[in-house]
Amino acid sequence: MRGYGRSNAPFTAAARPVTLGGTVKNYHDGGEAILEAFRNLGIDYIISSPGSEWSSVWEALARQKTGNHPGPTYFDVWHETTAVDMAIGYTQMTGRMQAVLLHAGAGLLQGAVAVQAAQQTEVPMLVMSGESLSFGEDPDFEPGAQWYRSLSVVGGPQRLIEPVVKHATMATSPYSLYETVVRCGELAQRQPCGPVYINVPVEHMVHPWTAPAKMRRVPLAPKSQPMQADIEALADRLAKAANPVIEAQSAGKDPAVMPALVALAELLGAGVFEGSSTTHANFPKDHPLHQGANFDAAAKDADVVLLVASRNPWYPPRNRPAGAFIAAIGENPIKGHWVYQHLHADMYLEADVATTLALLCQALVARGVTAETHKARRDSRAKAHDALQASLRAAEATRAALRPVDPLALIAALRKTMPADAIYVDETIVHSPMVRNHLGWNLPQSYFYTYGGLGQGIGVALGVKLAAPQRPVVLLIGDGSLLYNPIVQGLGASRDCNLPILIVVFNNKKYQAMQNNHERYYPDGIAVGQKLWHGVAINGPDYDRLGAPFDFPGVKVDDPAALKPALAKGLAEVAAGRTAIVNVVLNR
Ligand SMILES: Cc1ncc(C[n+]2csc(CCOP(=O)(O)OP(=O)(O)O)c2C)c(N)n1
Ligand SMILES: [Mg+2]
Repeated sequence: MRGYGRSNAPFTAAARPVTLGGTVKNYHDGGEAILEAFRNLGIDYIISSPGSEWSSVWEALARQKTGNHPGPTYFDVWHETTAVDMAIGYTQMTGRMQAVLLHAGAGLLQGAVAVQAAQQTEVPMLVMSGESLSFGEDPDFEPGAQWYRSLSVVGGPQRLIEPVVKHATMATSPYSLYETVVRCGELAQRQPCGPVYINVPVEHMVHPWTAPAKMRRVPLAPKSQPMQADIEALADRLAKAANPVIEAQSAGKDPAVMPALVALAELLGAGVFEGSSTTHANFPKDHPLHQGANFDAAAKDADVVLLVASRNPWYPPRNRPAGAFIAAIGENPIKGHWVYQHLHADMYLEADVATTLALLCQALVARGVTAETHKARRDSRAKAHDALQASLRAAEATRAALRPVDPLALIAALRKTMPADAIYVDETIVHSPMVRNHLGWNLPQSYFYTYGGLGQGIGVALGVKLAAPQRPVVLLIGDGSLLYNPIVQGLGASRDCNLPILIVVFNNKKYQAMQNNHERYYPDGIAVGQKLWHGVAINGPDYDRLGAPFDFPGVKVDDPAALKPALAKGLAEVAAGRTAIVNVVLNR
């Protein structure tokens, strides 16, 4: 077999097909270039929902295995959403970029919702698929008739994905393939991080490849540091502030941020709020300075507001705290991938968040601020923290015995049953504010809200589990949201990749969010008056039985008394290696 344009190839000794043991050929081609680039980028996993363009990478993986070479582990999964979301979950947990191999234009489109989620959450990723350039017209290379018959995309598959990635390109030749993959990997990890797509024509992949004379281990993106003058200016304000308030939304993306934020908040005696759009575990929820979600109210009286990795701290966007000086800290506070956003910041510190917070602490200490300086403020925040927790517990108590189960009873049972190192992946909708308020987590990397269209939760949870096999991973998911997921494919990946998770279904038998919205738009309308809803009811299956084909256990709970035993049993199943589904029938 000769590849497209092969006749001009520098057929070096390294690139020449080698006969091993008289029968097996050892092709050193574009597939090897891609795998070598992945190795040098430090990619741990190649997650694929396969297509016929990937033979050369599979050949290179077979060579990696038979040669006992170190390199990425490969997973096939049954759906593109699952593949992309597993990469998202793994990267969210580790910060390490992964590679996803999809198929032509079709697989790419199928994965596009999840790819967009990676863009929206600024998760670096390499996404690749292929096409054919020769369509069978090259007498020396047979790419497969499918490329001529049904797979071509006018303008290349990159056109299909371009709006939802950071950069979409085509590998222009077999000679530039290796460096294109490396460059795109580097690009994906630069601020703002995001998915980068490469269309790799199959002809380039089967073409001989000569490795560069010297290959390098590709360095990670360097961390950035704010100008010292900006740190000093903000420290001056903070040192003098009468009522500084902190809001953190996605700060916990980097696990180094939580301890740095604790140190700064303690020095300042400042309350830390996590708004209604919190995506990560930013601050220990049992810390006396943790003040819950009601940031808008607190910000009104603030004189300095610190926004830490926040995208939309208040709503409506014009609702800025009028009297406060607003400083936004984040690597990429102004986000070009959203249509409208306004932080109303008076100052930006655009740099690595943990570094910035540590520098602010140093500058405050240099100004004589100690743990004692703001003790009174800290004590009053601690009182507010205790009062808030007491009110949350009281709300839970009033609903503890309702039947079917009240969501607050479910969340309280989770809080009491799950271990301290549990990681929650949240794809609930109307229940997510309750989850954020009532559930507890105190360790970094304990909470991930899934962004983008519905259907991401299972894949993200599996990716998180892949990165943190020792920690229990709990997917909290609405009944409607669950049904947007590739469920069979996700459960298959759970079994085949040995990634057991606990799935807790918040089953209110409807798209409550749709009903809420209708009520908001037409409070006096016919639908409200007659309870005549469209777009609301879900006649779903028995979610607890969905794991049966995989021998995964499930249980339906509609009695609050059965909640804790069911959750504990589910946890035990997960510890024993089996995904478990707890389907909780809710009253709202
Ligand atoms: C892919 C996709 N399709 C449709 C929607 C619109 N949508 C947003 S919330 C929601 C309801 C989800 O139902 P469920 O998970 O049961 O949550 P509940 O509304 O009951 O809280 C829907 C359909 C969406 N966000 N993404
Ligand atoms: Mg629902």
